[in-house]
Amino acid sequence: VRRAGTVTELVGRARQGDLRAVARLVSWVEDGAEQLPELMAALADPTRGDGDGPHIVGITGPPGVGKSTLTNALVGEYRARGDRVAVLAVDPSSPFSGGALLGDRVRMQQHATDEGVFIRSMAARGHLGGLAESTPQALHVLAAAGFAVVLIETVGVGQSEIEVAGTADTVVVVLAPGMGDGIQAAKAGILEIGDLYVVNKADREGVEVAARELRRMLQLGAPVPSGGWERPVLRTVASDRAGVPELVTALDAHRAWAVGGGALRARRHARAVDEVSALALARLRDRTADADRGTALHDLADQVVAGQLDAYRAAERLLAATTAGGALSAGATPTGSS
Ligand SMILES: Nc1nc2c(ncn2[C@@H]2O[C@H](COP(=O)(O)OP(=O)(O)OP(=O)(O)O)[C@@H](O)[C@H]2O)c(=O)[nH]1
Ligand SMILES: [Mg+2]
Repeated sequence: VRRAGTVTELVGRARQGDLRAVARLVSWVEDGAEQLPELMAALADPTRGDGDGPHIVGITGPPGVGKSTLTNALVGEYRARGDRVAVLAVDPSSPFSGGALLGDRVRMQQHATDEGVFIRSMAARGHLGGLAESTPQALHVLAAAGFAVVLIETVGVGQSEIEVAGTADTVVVVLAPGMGDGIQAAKAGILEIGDLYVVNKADREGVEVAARELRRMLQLGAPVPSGGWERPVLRTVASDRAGVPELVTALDAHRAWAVGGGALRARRHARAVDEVSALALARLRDRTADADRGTALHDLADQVVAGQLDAYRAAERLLAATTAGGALSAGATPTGSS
């Protein structure tokens, strides 16, 4: 067990904006470090009000549409007005082999020496079970570090990417001309999740058609889920930052709308519900695994095999014992320190 002072010290440094401390704490989150409960307690801020904390912007969309280029351009735009920015690049499928992420790192190098920019490719190595579980924890660290904006880029449009995007205050769906946008987007479910839509590569042919088709799909779709927010369709050429100032203006407008109308609070609530239940389930998994290492689960299994106990009642007993925090048997090792 590491010294308790380390958590306090690192959090103190992170609050001062020390990027090395921030990097270290995000690594703890990724690794599911044993200090996480203590860390999260140290990060909690009871004085926080609506609209406080970073503007968390999810950037999602099909592969190759220019999400990373756009993210990079957004960083430049926010930096130009003095905002400190964090970028989480999330690749749920392959954290280590992602050539795209490697490319991103190269592209982002222009910001690498900027103390106002934190960039991290998130991987899930810890016990939490997935990026959808660990991203909210990383966001707590970044909030404490005082970033004005956190950009979360997700690769691909699978369920987990959509979940990660769903942890954002504002979700930007990026598309590009000439990819049969309408049908593909509808299939991937991204017509439901966007607050803002961007047709990137507006220097390419077909941008008019793509934007029109997208507007049509958005109008045809189910009633606007985000209550009163008119979802804009913007155009950008991310590679030369054209349209990116307008995107920032639209992001600010969505943020202001969400703070004023209560949508931000609702999203944060939904996020906290997901986070708390994910943590509870992860704990339960850990404790069940501990029961597995001991003899208790095997005793229960023997009783089920022998017909002395049905599997449901065995499961209830296992749950009762694990959630009471007690060891199931002498051989079981309780986890957690609380
Ligand atoms: N013509 C043109 N090319 C662009 C634009 N934006 C990005 N690109 C190029 O499109 C390619 C893909 O860009 P990325 O930013 O890597 O796209 P991505 O969506 O992050 O890709 P994945 O992370 O692999 O899904 C690169 O070669 C970019 O240089 C643009 O506005 N116009
Ligand atoms: Mg990318």
